[in-house]
Amino acid sequence: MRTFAAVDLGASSGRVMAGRVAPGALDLTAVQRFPNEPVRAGGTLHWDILALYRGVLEGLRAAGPVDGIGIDSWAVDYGLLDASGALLGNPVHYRDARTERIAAEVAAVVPEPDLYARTGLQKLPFNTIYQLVAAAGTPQLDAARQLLMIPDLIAYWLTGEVGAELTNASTTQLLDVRSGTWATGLMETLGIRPELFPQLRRPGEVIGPVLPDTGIGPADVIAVGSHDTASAVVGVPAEGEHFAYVSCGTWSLVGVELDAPVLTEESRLANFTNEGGVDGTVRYLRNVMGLWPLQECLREWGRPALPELLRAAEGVPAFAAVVDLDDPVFLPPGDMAGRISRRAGRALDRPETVRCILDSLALAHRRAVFQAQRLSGRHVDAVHIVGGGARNELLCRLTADACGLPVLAGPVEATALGNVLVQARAAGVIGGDLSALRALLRQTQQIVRYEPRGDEAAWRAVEREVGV
Ligand code: ADP
Ligand code: LRH
Repeated sequence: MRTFAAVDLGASSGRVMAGRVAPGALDLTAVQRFPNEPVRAGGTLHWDILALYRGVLEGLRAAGPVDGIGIDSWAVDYGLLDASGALLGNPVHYRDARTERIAAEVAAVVPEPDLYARTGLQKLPFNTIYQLVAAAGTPQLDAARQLLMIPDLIAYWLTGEVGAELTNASTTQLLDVRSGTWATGLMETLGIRPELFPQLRRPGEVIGPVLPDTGIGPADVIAVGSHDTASAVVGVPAEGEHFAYVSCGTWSLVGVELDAPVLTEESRLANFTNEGGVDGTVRYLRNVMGLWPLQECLREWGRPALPELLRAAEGVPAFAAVVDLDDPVFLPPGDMAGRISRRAGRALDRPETVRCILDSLALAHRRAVFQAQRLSGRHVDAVHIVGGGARNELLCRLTADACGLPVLAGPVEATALGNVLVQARAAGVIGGDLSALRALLRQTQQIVRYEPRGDEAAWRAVEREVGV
């Protein structure tokens, strides 16, 4: 067996996992987990990037000798380097308020249909393009010589090599969806300097050996699907192509895997995105608010145990309160339970709040799975849930009921597995296309099946009532 370390930085926690791989064999163990706690300073919400990097270093040292290291993280955010290669300030968190009114400003210069035709990306207020327009004219951006996405920044610190991995670059809204190259004309129109962006690299390319002063190695850092969702989609243990996925953690990323982008006006209006996947695939999906509202409620409530709360939520009658979780009102941190009660129209207690989030999330999954099929023409006969949400049995059952389709839940660590598999293939330990990698997952990982028992008429009625 050969061992590959997967560094997976999620919005709620980071981890270093060790994946052991041989033809027909794959297992994964957690080496180190560390919290990811954003910090508000000087009125701006930041990522605590050095605390994350410390967790990465400690995890990689604890992992011992490995045959490769792959890094993935959440999308859209970046660090800026000055002319000496030093980081200029802490990366800003995508939930910071600085981008609130920027999308409208950009639309006045580049009409939204043109932006969609060029980049294929859904309009999320925090896309890198909007963050950079929000930062225009700041001394920090003016001093910057290089922009590195979060996983590329970690890879730079580990190896000294700069580059921009393609799947994560595709989330900036500054990449041309057809050519897969930087959209330099678009950048120039918006006053964004193209020279900030390093050369693109593809999953499977060797980035370089880790520097001796890291105390790690010797080992190569290998580019993987460095957007966590790209690695998660590799880690979906699906057979064939007729499946939808829900990569369910802080966000639910709901969609299908395609060979070519869908750039229709209907797709744009439904806010579906065409993100770059591993092996040139297109991740045609929609961002659904995910477990973020639940995470925020737990934080506000002093972190009570989740399993007990979920049991209590199970006892609350279905659809007692349902809200439209796509409402941007739920995006920023703080007072989440209050915001949910206000949208529900009455004060909810804790179990009712949790039930409201899960019913509403299942409804949002239903809408996105139905829309993905309609807009792409890809029929699906099962929904795979991967990520931390696969541990939430109530959510898996509700999603099966809402979609009227079987739900296959797991692996929880699909992202780290996708990361490891792409490294192992690059190192020649295993071969084959994505379907071969997924066959290995089906052979080796635990997957739980939930059959739909839902009442379609009831889900349709609640859908009409919420107006989603
Ligand atoms: P991210 O990568 O965005 O940080 P994860 O994929 O790690 O997210 O998923 C985190 C989520 O998983 C938590 O917000 C929580 O709702 C869910 N989760 C974790 N453990 C459990 C559990 N034992 N039961 C139910 N849900 C869980
Ligand atoms: C999930 C994720 C998602 C992005 C969001 C910013 O972790 O990468 O795919 O839209 O974070």
